[in-house]
Amino acid sequence: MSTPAPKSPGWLDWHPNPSRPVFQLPPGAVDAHCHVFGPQERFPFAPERKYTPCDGGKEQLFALRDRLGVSRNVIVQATCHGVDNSAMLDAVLASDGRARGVATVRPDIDDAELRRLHEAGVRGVRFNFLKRLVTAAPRDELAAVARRVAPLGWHVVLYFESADLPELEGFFASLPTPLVVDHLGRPDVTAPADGPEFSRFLRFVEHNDVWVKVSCPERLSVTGPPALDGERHAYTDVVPFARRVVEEFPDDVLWGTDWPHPNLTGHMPDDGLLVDHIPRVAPTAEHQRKLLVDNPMRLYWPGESAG
Ligand code: 0GY
Repeated sequence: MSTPAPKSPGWLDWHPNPSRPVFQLPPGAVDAHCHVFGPQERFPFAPERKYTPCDGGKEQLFALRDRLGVSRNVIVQATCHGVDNSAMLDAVLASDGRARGVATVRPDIDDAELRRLHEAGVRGVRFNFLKRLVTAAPRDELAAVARRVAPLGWHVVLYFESADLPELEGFFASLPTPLVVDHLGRPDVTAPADGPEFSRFLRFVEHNDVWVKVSCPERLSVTGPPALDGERHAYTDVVPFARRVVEEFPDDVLWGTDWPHPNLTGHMPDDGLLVDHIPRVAPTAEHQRKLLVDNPMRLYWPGESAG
């Protein structure tokens, strides 16, 4: 057995004891953005990774799911595992049908492997444009991947910085699948939510087949976590951005925890607080049901009842 690689300097482990949320999730709620890391003794991290995380395996993910009152998960391949989808697949297969996966694949993946991923529960591929996370694949390779997965009914998950959208949106619009944008398109939350940058993002959502993850307030926020112990309002500066997306596109939004929260500096969120953030951005029971249940069920478990 190889010696586990040491965590990246300053790496923050996931919250060991998240609080119980005050907000009760509706029955059938889906955490549509989370990851598994390793455990690296069983699922070694990719040699080309740009960070080495702590372990955060399926048992811990499923324990968090149950503690928060979530019913299902969408497990997104994390960059630290490169194109080796084994840890993600192992978790999806162990979930009794309560998880779907989003993979990272190369364009030369063969049909049998794609079919195997589909049968295991994969429904999308992720394209990542953050330089601190990956050396982005050439666009012709990404377009080839999208063409390979489109016939399976999969979508492409996009992770990019808002400042890069003007340069990327033509490419995104050319892809033949639905698109799912991570973390509100990473807006600069010090700019106004009705300002030109975020408005441009919303027009991109409006004019294309785009879903938006209303996720990661802890990653986007500048004002940060609650100032006082026990206070349950946090990440206030992100609220107008998230709320605008939920109100303008109530049928195209998804929510997720982003557990185990890679690459955070400063603080590790209490996942219970992330659940309590939801009613601030999705104010009505109808908005909440769409965000948490109806929309992710339609995208990841079409035809199944949330039950
Ligand atoms: C996220 C965000 C990040 C990392 C990854 O796959 C990843 O490594 O997605 C990040 O560092 O912003 O969605 O988990």
